[in-house]
Amino acid sequence: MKIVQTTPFHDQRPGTSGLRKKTRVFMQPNYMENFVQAVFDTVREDTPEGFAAETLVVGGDGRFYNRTAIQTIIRMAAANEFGRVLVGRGGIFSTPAVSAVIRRRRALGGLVLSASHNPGGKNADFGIKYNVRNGGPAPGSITERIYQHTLKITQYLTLDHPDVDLEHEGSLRLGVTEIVIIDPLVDYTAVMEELFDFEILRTFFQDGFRMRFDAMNAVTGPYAHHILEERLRAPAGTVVNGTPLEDFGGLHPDPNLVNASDLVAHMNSTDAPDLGAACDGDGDRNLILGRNFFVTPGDSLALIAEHSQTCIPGYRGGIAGVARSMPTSTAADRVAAALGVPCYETPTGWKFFGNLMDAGLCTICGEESFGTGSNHVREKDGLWAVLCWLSILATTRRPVEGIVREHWQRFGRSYYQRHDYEGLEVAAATRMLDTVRDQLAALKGVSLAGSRVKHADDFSYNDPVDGSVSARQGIRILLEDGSRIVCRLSGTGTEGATLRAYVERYLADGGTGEISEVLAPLTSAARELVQLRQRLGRDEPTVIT
Ligand code: VG1
Ligand code: CO
Repeated sequence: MKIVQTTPFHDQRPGTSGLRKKTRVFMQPNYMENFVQAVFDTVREDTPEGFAAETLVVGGDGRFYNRTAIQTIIRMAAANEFGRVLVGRGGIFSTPAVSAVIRRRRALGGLVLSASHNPGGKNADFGIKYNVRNGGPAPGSITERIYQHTLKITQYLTLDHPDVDLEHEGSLRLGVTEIVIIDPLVDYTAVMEELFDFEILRTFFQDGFRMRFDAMNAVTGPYAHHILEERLRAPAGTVVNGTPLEDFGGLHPDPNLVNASDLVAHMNSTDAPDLGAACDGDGDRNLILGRNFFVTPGDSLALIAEHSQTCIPGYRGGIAGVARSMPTSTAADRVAAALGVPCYETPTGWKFFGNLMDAGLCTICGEESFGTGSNHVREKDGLWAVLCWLSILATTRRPVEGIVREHWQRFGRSYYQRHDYEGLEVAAATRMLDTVRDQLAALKGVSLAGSRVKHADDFSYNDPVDGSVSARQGIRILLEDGSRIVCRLSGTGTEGATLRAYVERYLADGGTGEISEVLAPLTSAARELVQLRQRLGRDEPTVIT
């Protein structure tokens, strides 16, 4: 064992989902090591018996620096005397697969190496996230303690050992620690088999159902090949961009209408298959498309909840509740009400769903940012959402568009968009929202976007399970007609600030309206409210999702 002296970096506070920085920041000597040691030091405080009987899971989305980081972590975990370290073969684990492995193998926790949907490469982004024993992201109380450790760190533990062979399954002893290289597909596939009826889905493909799954050169490639093509016998070629590449082949692995443009074009072509789907860099987000038809994440969440009991064996017994992040559309609320189960509203970020699921309060949850999941793991899960849709389509034998339109007929439609204004100057963007925050009290009753402000606040969440309070989670303005405007700054970016403005308008019109028309008054009201042009010289969003 080797003790290495180090000095703190002052920028290691985890954001919405772990620590994300430019790859070159992570490549600085001791940067990665400091953070990992801070995680171990924090977790050790809660593990009085030490790590000797504990397992740590390690893997990432295959982006540039993944392997180097994993070798560093393996040496450090051994020096910190973990009993076992489980590493995905090739250094690969999708985020939901890490969650599945932690839970199934009763691990203490896991380190996920990914900057998710952010581009990868030496000049792009890298990230690391710690997941706890329930398989979910560490809650804010723990990430804050990790950050405090990074500020006072003086040394880390490692040992001298050549790189471990990550390419083959097997095990070796490193100091007191057993390092085991495992097949990254096994645990995840087993969880999917428990939830879904693979036989019915196989028959569906045999009957001629066609889909295209775009893995965006990221981590879901191997999972999708195995589950869709090998296990469900979808025709070869169903999965495209299916090999994880260090730079994602130059793609921005963020599955939305802008970044998954090839898939969108294919789904809009005359030869479009029945279903189009894509996942992000680390496999926790999903995009669902029908022929010439986009399913918004808010609708997708609502529809999965609506059809779960009748179409998906894993939920045959019904669901305990639904949860969505505050900015996510209220479509899920209406389904929950119809099902007679509660709907919880949490701040942005998956870590808030963990407590609800552990306490048995919610089964299905999601976010507007293309994330959907359930209590089968404690992360959002891209391929799971795809299998949910496959199950709904296989059971109802209806097209994607038909299913969504029927939902709008029954429940009405949440017209919804998120507008991202990227690359803003951090101080100016912060001041901009501070100013709005100061005006919130005075907004009540004011006319806005053809209605009147019913309530305006900065969202504060009281966790019903552990009583913790998370304040300042986003400005929300609720109008009397049920419309909403929500504004917050992103907590996952690595450059400048990103303003996210979310607009929603609910209409019981069968869903026939034109979305940008319906939302136009809210969109301009949001811009005026934050004074985007006056303060930052911007009018048009960088991305609309
Ligand atoms: C974004 C999304 C949020 C999501 C988070 C992590 O956070 O808005 O809903 O949970 O990314 O997703 P922010 O703070 O930038 O708005 V992932 O797939 O990047 O792990
Ligand atoms: Co992700």
